[in-house]
Amino acid sequence: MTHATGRKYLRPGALPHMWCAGCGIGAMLGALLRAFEELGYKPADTVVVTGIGCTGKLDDYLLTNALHTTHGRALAYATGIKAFRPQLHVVAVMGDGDSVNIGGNHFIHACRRNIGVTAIVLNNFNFGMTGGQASATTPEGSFSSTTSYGNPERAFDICALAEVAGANYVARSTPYHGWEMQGLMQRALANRGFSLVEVMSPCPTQFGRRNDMPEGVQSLHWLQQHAVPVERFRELPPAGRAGCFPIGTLLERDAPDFGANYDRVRARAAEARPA
Ligand SMILES: Cc1ncc(C[n+]2csc(CCOP(=O)(O)OP(=O)(O)O)c2C)c(N)n1
Ligand code: SF4
Repeated sequence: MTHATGRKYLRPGALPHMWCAGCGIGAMLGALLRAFEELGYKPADTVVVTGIGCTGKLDDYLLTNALHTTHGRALAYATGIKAFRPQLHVVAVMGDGDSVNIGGNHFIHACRRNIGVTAIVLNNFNFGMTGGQASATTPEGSFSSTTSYGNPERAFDICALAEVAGANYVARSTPYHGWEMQGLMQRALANRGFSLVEVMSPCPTQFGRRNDMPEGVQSLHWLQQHAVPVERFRELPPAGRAGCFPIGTLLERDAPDFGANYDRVRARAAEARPA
């Protein structure tokens, strides 16, 4: 991020940030702010809504409008803002715990509504802030503070969930692919309807430490080795896909969002209001 981008979007005096060395949240934030800059977003026209957790602390550092909400509920607040202030750029930034564990219900209904909110989900495969408990994205067989003998469950594919629930734009990236991540965020922000960018990310302090990747750079290597550009991934035979995951734009469509319906609701509510 350039100094100019930092000065435009970061609160003076807010740094240093609270994230551990090697955590992926800072790289994700940098990509998001560069995307804002490229799209010409003004801080006053932009709202960043967060939930709770290490990822949810991100709004502390911003000069944009920011709303720090309850755990799992960021998308409900973001939907309300977009419905009644459609001219604003509304971005919800959440951890995997926030978005698809405690907030799973809000997540699928935000996709179903397909209203113009952009969701950035930092998936670090566990509940980072509270001590590394297993989440719905903890890979099968891996270790967490609540799966000491290996996770017996399968993990959610957050992007597949967003696709079937009705989102218009779905993408995945990693902090290893910082510039591509920025490009995907720009496309997500510019797309009509609900957009998701999943950022698979290192959490060296919790998930990494328990899974032979105690340094952030080891997780970055793991992400580099297992991420496959989606065009190449789709050509792989099923056996070749094992253990890998696709990155890039996984889905882009132009299904109607319900913005026009909310326009009607706002107009009727204004008419019904006593003078
Ligand atoms: C309703 C509610 N339940 C539980 C908590 C405790 N809590 C705080 S942060 C957190 C984990 C957040 O994990 P995640 O969303 O994956 O974000 P990360 O810290 O990994 O970035 C939990 C369970 C809470 N604050 N509120
Ligand atoms: S505990 Fe994990 S997610 Fe939280 S700041 Fe540290 S590395 Fe990042």
